[in-house]
Amino acid sequence: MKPELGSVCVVGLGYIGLPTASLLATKGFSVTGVDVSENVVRTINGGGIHLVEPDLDVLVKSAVNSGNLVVNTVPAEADVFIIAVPTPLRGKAPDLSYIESAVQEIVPYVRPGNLVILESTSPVGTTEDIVAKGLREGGHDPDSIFVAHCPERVLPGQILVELIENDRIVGGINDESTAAAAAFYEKFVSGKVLGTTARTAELVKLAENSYRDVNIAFANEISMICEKDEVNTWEVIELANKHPRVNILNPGPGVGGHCIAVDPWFIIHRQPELARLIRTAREVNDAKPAWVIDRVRQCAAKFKHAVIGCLGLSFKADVDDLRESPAVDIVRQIGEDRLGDILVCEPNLRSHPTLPLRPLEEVIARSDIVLILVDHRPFRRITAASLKEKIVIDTRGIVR
Ligand code: SAJ
Repeated sequence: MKPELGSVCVVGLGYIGLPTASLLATKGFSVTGVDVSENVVRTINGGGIHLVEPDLDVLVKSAVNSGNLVVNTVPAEADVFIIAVPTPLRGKAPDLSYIESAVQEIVPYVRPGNLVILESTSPVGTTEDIVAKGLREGGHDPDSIFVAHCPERVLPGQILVELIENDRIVGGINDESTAAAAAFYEKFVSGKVLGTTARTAELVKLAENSYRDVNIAFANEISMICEKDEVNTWEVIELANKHPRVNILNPGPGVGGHCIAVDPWFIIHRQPELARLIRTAREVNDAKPAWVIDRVRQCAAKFKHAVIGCLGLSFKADVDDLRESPAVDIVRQIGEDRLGDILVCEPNLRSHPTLPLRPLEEVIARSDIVLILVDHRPFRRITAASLKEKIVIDTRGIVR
């Protein structure tokens, strides 16, 4: 049996679901996008978007205008169901309740021969134990439905390119499901589509993000060692990276976002005794914001009343995403510790509920201490000369 692949229902219209649904619609699939938020549904149906990602607004508009993308708060029948909902942490344990709800939501609309794909990053076993099991408990015969995990791997800021060009890992709960899911992704992905089992696909994704976390932790640890030894971090890394087999990543104020700072815990939670390096890396990265705050404290102590200009709030460059952002934690803590007056510039946001945002020029001009937290494009144009009179704490190494 081969599945039909012409219509798709995407559950969850966040950073993965919305670009995926829009891309599929512009490639000629008939797509229903589903989100629990009426506000999100209204915005998208009006041709707008509720998140910042380069070129996504244009893609969504053309998807909606083509008539191929319809967005609603409830699912619809389709050949393929894609679950792209959040899998956050509660404490240090994965919260899979959004996947459970998504499965419950689609149960009445799934038909024999359909393909159900879990794209959300998930602990090993989730595709079998939650998705396949949920469908079975909803009255579906497991042999009549294809079920697979195909973890999303796109980098925020480059989602539209990477959705098409990245290789995809496709892991079915059986060989037929792997083949069905591979046939689906081959319709719109130019990268390789690599088949495996669901459990392998789950661990591949977690290993990727843990690998990055461990490498960033190494860079962060080196940066703190450099500071203590009074050598320039950026010069050390640049020169070490001239070695043909060394590639140290960039230190920063800590690791943020909803992926790298979260997914390693999915491994640690299942295998606490084995995941020692992964846990230590998490701890090193989680400790970096406190180290930055300490540096601000030392510099602020030189002033009677310091004005501290904080550049950037988002978790990384050129996005508006504040989830798990170390920059936000640092700015908040500087305020709570009353280290000085805070001025904030975040060019990717129009406003922030508690922090008034100001233009870059004003923040630099009025600050005694300039704290660079994110390497946004406009900040990369700041010259060392323009900061001559200031104390600069450059956590990203952009002003040389
Ligand atoms: N960061 C550093 N130094 C670096 C690189 C990153 O401090 O050298 C920080 C960033 O500032 C940010 C955090 O790490 O706070 C994470 O940023 P990122 O760009 O490394 O990754 P994400 O979270 O935007 O996306 C990651 C990607 N995973 C990998 O590169 C292995 C992406 O491909 C995944 O799809 C995504 O997680 C996800 O959704 O899982």
